[in-house]
Amino acid sequence: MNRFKLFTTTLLMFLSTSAMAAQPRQYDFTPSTEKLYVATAGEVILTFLSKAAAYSNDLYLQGTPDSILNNQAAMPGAQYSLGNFEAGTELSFAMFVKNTGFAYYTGSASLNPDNFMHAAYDITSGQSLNIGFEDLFNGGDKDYDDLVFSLNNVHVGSLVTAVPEPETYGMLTAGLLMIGFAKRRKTK
Ligand SMILES: [Ca+2]
Repeated sequence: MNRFKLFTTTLLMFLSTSAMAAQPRQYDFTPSTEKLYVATAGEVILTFLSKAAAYSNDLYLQGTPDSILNNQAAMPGAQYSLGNFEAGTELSFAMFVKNTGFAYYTGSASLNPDNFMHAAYDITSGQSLNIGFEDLFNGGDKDYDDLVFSLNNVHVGSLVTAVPEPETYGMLTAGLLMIGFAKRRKTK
């Protein structure tokens, strides 16, 4: 390879890498049965991201009667407050497909009428993630892009550990001091 060729190849590689970097971030969805919990006490905001679906799908927060949004009507980037929650509150979602009459749920496949998982997670940071739903019966094409939204202030997988209160720290320190004192007495 002559120098000019090497230079142009390097330049092309650099340009293609830059072009890739400029592309909007693609979702990296993995179907998951992990549960979702509110990370810290306060508001949870849902942002509608996109849809690549022919079907009209309504999104629900489980336990609330009104739908949050419809995938065909919502504007990408539109934000919805889900309300204020205690830390550790479990959040789960359902998508009702108006065209087929089926509802699909986040979490276990056994919740769904076809026994396939229909929701996938793309964790974008410690306390936010994208969630994508698949809207076709029998699992569909599994690209989970028929209704995509993001959530802030959530924790995936296990209950958040409560931060000990200052009094607990005080008691803990007192306990450790007593242990230390007892040990010292023994060694004397
Ligand atoms: Ca699909």
